[in-house]
Amino acid sequence: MMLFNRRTPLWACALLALATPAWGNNGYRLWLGESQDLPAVSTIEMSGDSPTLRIAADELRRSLPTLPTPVLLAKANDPALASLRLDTRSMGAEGYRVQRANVGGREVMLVTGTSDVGVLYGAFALLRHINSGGDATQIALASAPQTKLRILNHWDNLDGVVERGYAGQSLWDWWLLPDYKDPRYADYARANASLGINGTVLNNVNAKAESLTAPYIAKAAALADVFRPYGIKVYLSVRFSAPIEIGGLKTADPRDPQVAAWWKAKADEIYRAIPDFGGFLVKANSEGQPGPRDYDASHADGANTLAAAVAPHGGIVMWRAFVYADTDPDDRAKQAYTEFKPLDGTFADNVLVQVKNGAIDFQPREPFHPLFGAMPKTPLVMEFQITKEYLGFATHLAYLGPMFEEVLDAETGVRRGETVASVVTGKADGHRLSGMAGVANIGRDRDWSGSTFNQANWYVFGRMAWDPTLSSEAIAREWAAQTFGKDPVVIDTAVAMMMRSREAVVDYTGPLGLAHLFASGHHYGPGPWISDLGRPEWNPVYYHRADRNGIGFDRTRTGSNAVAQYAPSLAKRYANPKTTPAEDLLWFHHLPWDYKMPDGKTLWEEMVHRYDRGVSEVRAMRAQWATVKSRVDAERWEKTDTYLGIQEREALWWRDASLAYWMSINGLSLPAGSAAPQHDLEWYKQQRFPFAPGNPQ
Ligand code: GCW
Repeated sequence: MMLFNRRTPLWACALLALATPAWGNNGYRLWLGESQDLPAVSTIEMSGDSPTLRIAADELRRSLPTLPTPVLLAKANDPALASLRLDTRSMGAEGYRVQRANVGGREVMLVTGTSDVGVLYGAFALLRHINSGGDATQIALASAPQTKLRILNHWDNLDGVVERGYAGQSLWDWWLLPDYKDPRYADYARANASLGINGTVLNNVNAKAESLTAPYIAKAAALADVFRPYGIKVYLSVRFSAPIEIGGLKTADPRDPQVAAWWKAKADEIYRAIPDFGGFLVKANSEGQPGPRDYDASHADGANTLAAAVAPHGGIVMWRAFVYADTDPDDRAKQAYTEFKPLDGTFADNVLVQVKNGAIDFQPREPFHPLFGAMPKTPLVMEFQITKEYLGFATHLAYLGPMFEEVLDAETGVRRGETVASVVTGKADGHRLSGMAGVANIGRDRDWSGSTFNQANWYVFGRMAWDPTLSSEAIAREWAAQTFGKDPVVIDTAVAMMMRSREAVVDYTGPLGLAHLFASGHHYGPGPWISDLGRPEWNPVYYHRADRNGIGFDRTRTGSNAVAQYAPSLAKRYANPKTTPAEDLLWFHHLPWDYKMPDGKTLWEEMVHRYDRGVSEVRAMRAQWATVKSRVDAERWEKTDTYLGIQEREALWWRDASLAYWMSINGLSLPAGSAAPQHDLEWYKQQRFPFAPGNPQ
């Protein structure tokens, strides 16, 4: 996979290094191995041996530029390190230290951890430090992960289609597994390990029962074998009704002893094939999936039955809180909280409840989900969507770091200083288990994620899962340096583009707290006018509630009172439009079109301003990218430029279609200086995209 290795003649490397900007780069190498230095000539030594240590050594040999001292990889309990009296407690089970040390009378750069995988993470941290421009003479790195489970969720179907996937077919070739193990599986594991990701749920949460049959367990086991030395555990999504569908039982009622026995036997079978199997992820009673509510049992009953099956093997269950029902007339944003909060304290201790970052569904902006802070007795996994279902698919440039950061940094208001991050890490409530999950944006495209900049979203997810207090800008910078090389102009440009990009998407798709305005099914493009779908809460008009007088969803006491699901201080802030942040205004309030914003503009003027700003931000990003043309390899530069062109066209489409629709409702005209939409509303309504990607047919 690497261009360079130790056997590459030096003259060839020098030539390639000179040729870098023009040299084709299809993005396969991700953020790894893009060092523009000559190949590694540092001495890499290992004390002890294991497949994981060997991987760590190989990684350093591949792309660590020369260091003044030899590098020594060793576990912290290695007798050779005894005299150093290392503080192993601060390293925990997976943390690392990288520091100069005198070992056996020699100065070395020591890379150590209490476990093999800790050493591997240390090796990657050293590479990250050097290859993102860190000082090679001052190396003292120490870190331990803040969350225990750092997991990708693949929404990959057994037929190879990825639900909401925009980077090609599934990586997993289920048909050829377990016999053929595509070398790409190891490259996938390697990329994840470089970030500290330690788990992967292989199949879609809209799961097929077949994934639990013997042939598919064998296939999953083959993947687990590849991933194991990289510290990555395999998990499976399960279909709650599997005991009926593949077990031949009459019921899947979790309280039925036969059902419990079936799950137990199934777990035993899986663990025979995959001794370190991680556990189950479950989407139950959500969007048509079966679940315990079908039997009048609770989500806790369901989760606990599965948890009992995996507990003897050390497994866990991640039970999703993404539920809403058409039989419940209440505000969709309230339903998960209403259903799950009363269950706090009733889940088995190997169950985590997995909660999306916001209360609706991965919109470009949502206030944090009120369940964070509301279930102190239950470990909550944060679920982010890395794939950009609602942020322009693979084509639009939207760096999600600022969005993740905004949610993680949010104060829950429950206790002083309690942030969503502190709930997720388990620190707030002293949980043994904690986790962060990201819905993967990975497929078989050569560049893995559909575009170079989408790779940054995989990257930032992994880094923030490791440490949710890291800054998204610092992460953007280290990603850009490792991805594009050390040219400061390219790094600064890429980071500047990335940091404004998500807000631009918010502006042109749904400013001021508007949400869920997407066209039906595929979610490609605008559809704020849609009002005829089967369930009320599937229609954009349900969310924006625009009429001649105003717009927005009243979630205060005069409306759904969703604000009351937040801690009192926040509930108070959100109850008043004057104290609600402008970004969330129409999420919480229905306001007249001429509502006065703090700067004196009317609400309508502010909305138009933001739509316009979104479009001009995309134009600005495109112009910025043009300035680095000669500094980035042609292949990645051109693809990015083409995609920015698509984004510019589509940002304008979003803006024009949305404004045409709002004007048809409010009868207002555009403020002076704002261009009229290119087409009339009917034209926008007529657009059809039956084969838009990622949409399960
Ligand atoms: O956002 C919605 C998606 C569905 C997805 C669902 C979920 C896997 O449109 O495709 O189903 O969320 O998170 O379960």
